[in-house]
Amino acid sequence: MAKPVFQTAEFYKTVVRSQDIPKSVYPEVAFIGRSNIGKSSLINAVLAKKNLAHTSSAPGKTRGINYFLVDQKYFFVDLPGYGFAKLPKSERLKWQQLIETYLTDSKNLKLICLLMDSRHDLMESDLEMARWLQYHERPFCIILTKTDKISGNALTKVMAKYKSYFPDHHVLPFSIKAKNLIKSTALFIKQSLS
Ligand SMILES: Nc1nc2c(ncn2[C@@H]2O[C@H](COP(=O)(O)OP(=O)(O)OP(=O)(O)O)[C@@H](O)[C@H]2O)c(=O)[nH]1
Ligand SMILES: [Mg+2]
Repeated sequence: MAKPVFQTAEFYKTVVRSQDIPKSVYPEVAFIGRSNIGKSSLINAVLAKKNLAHTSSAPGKTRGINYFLVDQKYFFVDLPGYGFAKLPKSERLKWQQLIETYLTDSKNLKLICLLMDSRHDLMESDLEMARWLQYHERPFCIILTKTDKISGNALTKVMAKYKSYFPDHHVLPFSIKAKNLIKSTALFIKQSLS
């Protein structure tokens, strides 16, 4: 069997207050996107660990910033989803501030994977996040999730569309059901971390 891209992965810690964000010595990759877009599922797929990050069909599963230590030398960081309307406004604001502090202050953040739904055109909240990352000059790529739910033809079109929206950023297709896409995403992330 081919060697997996990442060998070991373990839960490291959950952070709910900005003062607890670790002063990381490890290169980090973070995953961000609307609630239910598939951030935690992607982390599990890329790390080949079924239940490492908690997933759910109900949005708003991931609370706080979850750190996973990978190969004893990288951090994978699972962020709470944005746009979860059911949360009270005060709570949404709290997560938003925590996420913004994390994204601006993390010195070893090598790559932010901004996940979007391959079935839809760019949404207002996603555009806002992308513009925010651009304004703060943070390194990010776009990952189009759940591509198993669309045809190959539709995928070609949506890839071209997103590339035209974000000509200066990598746009990657992804599905937890496609081994080749899991592998290419894992390799892309590894390359960005080293
Ligand atoms: N068909 C399909 N379903 C997926 C894929 N990725 C995730 N899902 C499903 O989408 C739902 C949400 O996945 P999560 O990984 O929990 O999403 P999340 O972005 O971490 O959500 P929050 O933690 O709430 O922000 C789950 O039911 C997953 O099984 C995919 O590539 N294909
Ligand atoms: Mg999650």
